[in-house]
Amino acid sequence: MTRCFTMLKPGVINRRLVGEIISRLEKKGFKLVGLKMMQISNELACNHYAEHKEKPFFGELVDYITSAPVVAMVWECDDCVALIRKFVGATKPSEANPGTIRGDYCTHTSHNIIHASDSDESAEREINLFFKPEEIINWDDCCGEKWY
Ligand code: 3AN
Repeated sequence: MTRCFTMLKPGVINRRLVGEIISRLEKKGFKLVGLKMMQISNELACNHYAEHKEKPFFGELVDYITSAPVVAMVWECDDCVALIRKFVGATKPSEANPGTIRGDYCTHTSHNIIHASDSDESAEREINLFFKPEEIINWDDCCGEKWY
């Protein structure tokens, strides 16, 4: 079992799409082990996107991600990062296949609706940034992953 951090970006709550997107992830079979709605501080945004500090879009990215509430989540399954990234789709909506979350719900790269960790190392770093250890719930899955 591995974990992936995901975040529904600002605007998803306004568009009343939170339930729909979480539902898609649940139906796929990912196991939800952390979930919270939050308003990101400038400090957390800069930390989270530190690798993009030198990029021309960094300022816009931080302004956007702090502009309204987000929904932060931690999902679990085998090969979680690779599976969720496939489900989320390409960074540019014009390159994201229909059927992926970005392919179905957004048109602008800067507002591409959802964040997902891009490696196990990033997932661990991001989960630790956004969640306290006690906010991750290791619940017993009576269905078991064999069903998915
Ligand atoms: P991903 O989110 O697919 O891992 P990254 O890590 O390259 O992609 O980019 C992080 C975020 O920065 C993207 N989700 C997107 O919101 C924003 N971004 C990336 N490239 C651009 C760009 N060329 N113009 C504006 N925003 C961008």
